[in-house]
Amino acid sequence: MNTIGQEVTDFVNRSLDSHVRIAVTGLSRAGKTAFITSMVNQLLHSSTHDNLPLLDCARDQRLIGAKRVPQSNLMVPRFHYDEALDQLEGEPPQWPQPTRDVSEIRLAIKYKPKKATKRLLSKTSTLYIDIIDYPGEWLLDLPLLSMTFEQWSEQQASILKGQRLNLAKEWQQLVDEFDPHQDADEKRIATISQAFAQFLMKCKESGLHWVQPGRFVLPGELQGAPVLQFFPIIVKSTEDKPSRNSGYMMLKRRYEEYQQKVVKHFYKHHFATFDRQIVLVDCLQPLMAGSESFSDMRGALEQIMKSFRYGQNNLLRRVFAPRIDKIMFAATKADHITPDQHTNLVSLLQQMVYPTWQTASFDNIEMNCMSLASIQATKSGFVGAGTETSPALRGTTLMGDNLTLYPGDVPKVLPKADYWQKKSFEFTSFRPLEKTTDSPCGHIRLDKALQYLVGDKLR
Ligand SMILES: Nc1nc2c(ncn2[C@@H]2O[C@H](COP(=O)(O)OP(=O)(O)O)[C@@H](O)[C@H]2O)c(=O)[nH]1
Ligand SMILES: [Mg+2]
Repeated sequence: MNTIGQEVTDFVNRSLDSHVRIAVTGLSRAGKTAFITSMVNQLLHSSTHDNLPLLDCARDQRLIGAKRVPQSNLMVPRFHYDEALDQLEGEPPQWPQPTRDVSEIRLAIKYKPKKATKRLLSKTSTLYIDIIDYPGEWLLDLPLLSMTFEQWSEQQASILKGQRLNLAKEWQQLVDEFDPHQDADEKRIATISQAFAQFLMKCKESGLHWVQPGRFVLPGELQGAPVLQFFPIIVKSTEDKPSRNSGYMMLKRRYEEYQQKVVKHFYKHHFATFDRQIVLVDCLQPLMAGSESFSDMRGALEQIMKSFRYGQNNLLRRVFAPRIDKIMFAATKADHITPDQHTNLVSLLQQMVYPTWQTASFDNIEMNCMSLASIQATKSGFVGAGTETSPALRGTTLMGDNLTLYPGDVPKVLPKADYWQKKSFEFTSFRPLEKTTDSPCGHIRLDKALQYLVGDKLR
């Protein structure tokens, strides 16, 4: 082809290229790192393996291949794909190390377009996918934007009940000894803030997910910064108004700084750029941890959903112009339960998501629920013989023991009191299944998630 002909072809190809930003979120340990690692791994193997049958483009044999390309946003850390893969391919295979901040990775997917209009212009097109990993905890901060420091402090006091109250003892004692009217003492405030952050951390460790401010438990690059050094405190209306230089005013100013520089900044500079969103939910861990943990996770999930509710006149709409048009809620780690329980897991997730979704205006965002396993750690099968067989899972525990078991039934509806008394469900942590360098990791329905998230962009 002559140079001009080549230039025209290049121009046409470039104008056919498209781009989508997919955000992956979920509370910590929901399975974000595992999901992104597997998603990248599956796509990189798509040209040589038949690993994504539920992705239309792959099933129709229009997917030519995928490769990694440098990410577009240079201000965001790279997602540690190679490191995660090294761990999965280790001997023995291990789960990738947790990461605690926002990160991203970019793939270019080359495919043969199905649409006649695109096909006429070029035989192949490229879809660039940015995959962004960010902690779901950050979405729990949205309500802070509409609360003053006083209102937030009141609200924090009102949720100190049950397990939370027990965990708050140490921090509360320090607050009791703190005089908000006295001149601000930065060191003292730092100490009490640290105790507050530790209390939030302990909440998370004992399975309570609804913690505010979200950055206190996942500070990322803000670790140790004064903007993360404040705590709720109430000054009674009968007391004098705290003076400008008081500790109280320092806490209030820092809270306001947090609202602007941390919360708003995230929505404006990250959230506003996402086209598609997948929210990963680990329903199994709170099922095992008990009633309080389960209802707390439901609360956190409801809170997370508020970030996608940006109808007219909404607070969010004033902060940024929303773009997300599709959202997927996925119950992760489905390989922890036998396949006959997968529909129950989806139904349980739907019961947590639908009521909130239906009562609110979500501005025509398409939504769906499913269950998946990003990286398989078990194989499912049956035990027994003849007509007396029952479903079972087989895997290798983290300690290296081979185990065959039936973890229990997943309730189809939100569990009632007797469920918690019976302790019907018990799951064991397994190592990821062994994989070789040249094959993709085993997954369950990750291709279905991909079809939902990008299928329409690959037509
Ligand atoms: N069996 C199984 N376990 C998983 C899967 N995905 C995640 N996990 C487990 O959940 C842990 C947390 O996952 P990770 O992806 O690090 O969560 P993140 O904090 O959301 O990034 C992992 O270390 C695994 O033990 C999965 O698909 N199957
Ligand atoms: Mg992670």
